[in-house]
Amino acid sequence: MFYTEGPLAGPWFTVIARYNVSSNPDQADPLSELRIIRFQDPETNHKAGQLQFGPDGFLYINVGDGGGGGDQHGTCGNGQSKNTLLGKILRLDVRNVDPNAVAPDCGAVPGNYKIPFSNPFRDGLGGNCDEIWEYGFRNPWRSSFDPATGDHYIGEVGQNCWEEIDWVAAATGAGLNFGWRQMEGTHCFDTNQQSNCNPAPVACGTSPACHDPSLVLPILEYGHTGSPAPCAVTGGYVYRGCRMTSFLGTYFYGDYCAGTVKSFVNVGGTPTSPADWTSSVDPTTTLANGLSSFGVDAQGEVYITDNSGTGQVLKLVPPFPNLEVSGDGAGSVLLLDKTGDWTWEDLFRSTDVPVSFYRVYRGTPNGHFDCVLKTTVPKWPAGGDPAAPAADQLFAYLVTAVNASSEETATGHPGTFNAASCP
Ligand SMILES: [Ca+2]
Ligand SMILES: [Ca+2]
Repeated sequence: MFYTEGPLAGPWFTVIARYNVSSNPDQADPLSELRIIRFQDPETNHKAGQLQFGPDGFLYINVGDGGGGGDQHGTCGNGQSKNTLLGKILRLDVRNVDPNAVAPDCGAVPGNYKIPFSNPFRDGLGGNCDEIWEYGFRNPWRSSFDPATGDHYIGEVGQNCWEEIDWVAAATGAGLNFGWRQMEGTHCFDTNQQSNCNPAPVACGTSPACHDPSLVLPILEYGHTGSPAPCAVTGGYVYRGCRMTSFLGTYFYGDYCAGTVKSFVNVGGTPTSPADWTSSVDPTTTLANGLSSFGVDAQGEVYITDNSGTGQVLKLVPPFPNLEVSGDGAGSVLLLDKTGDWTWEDLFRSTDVPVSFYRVYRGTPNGHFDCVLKTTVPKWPAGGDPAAPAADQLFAYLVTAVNASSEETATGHPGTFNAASCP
């Protein structure tokens, strides 16, 4: 768990702690807290807060820049300073299985972790904070690893102008500098004119200059124009679930203020196939000022949390027209067997997309099909179809799902279909 503690007026501390599972496997035991790391954070905002284990088994901790706006703490801000944990993604060994791991450095109290030997700025006590994995962040609120590739996607919240999504190919993140506060997105940043969305470069100390080639640029950025106006990116996940096979490899993300749900497919650092799903995921725009996070379940299905007041958790499900009625289980073809009950896949169970009812059409291939059954359960009444084809003729059947908005309409079905003939 990642949380903030301290009196209301401060000082505030960020705490990362571990808990044991209670007798209820869905609940932690609150009395079992073991604090991993604790450090001071000067403001009430910009905590970031994502915790995740990487493909290497180490714990990655996203930490904001200390807050207050414009990375105002420290001589040149915290993001570019390697002497603070603020404005970083940290990488810790909390399992103590790396035999070469070294002692805690900047977060020494209580220090229930070790520094992986391969951390890029490891120099022992003092100097650089050995906990740092990547730096130059403002508020990397949500991030995720693609379980199929190990690539890391980081939603980095901007100041007043630019939101960004950063991408790190698997196992290439050590020591990368993501630019803040020298840059906001792909633009220079001036802490003295924070609403200038494209200011002149500002030099500061030993920080790399704006547009220095050592700074890692986002693969996607967007501004704060629109209605409702975007203001803070909410990083999401690369889809690797089962129910939306046409979306495998698609990265979903959103914006907290605008409530938008968008996607792209990353091809080697270039976003392709951009799409906006907001109107179908959230037709009543309840997510505006509330799209706080994405999540995934054990099957890789993607969820969205809404803290705008509804308290809703939404789940991404396939677009209804993309559904295909098939047999009643994996590897099973659609079964229309006159000797038993005809059955087919329960599309609601397998997709979570609401199905109002099914239509069964009967006709001849490439000819005319009439609806001969309308049913809410995925089976024909006992006994099968009482009709029979004429000698040397055959019937073909086709089942479609229907809901409030449309009828499942897979392309390529031969013939013409008369839905009005349903009994
Ligand atoms: Ca050090
Ligand atoms: Ca950046």
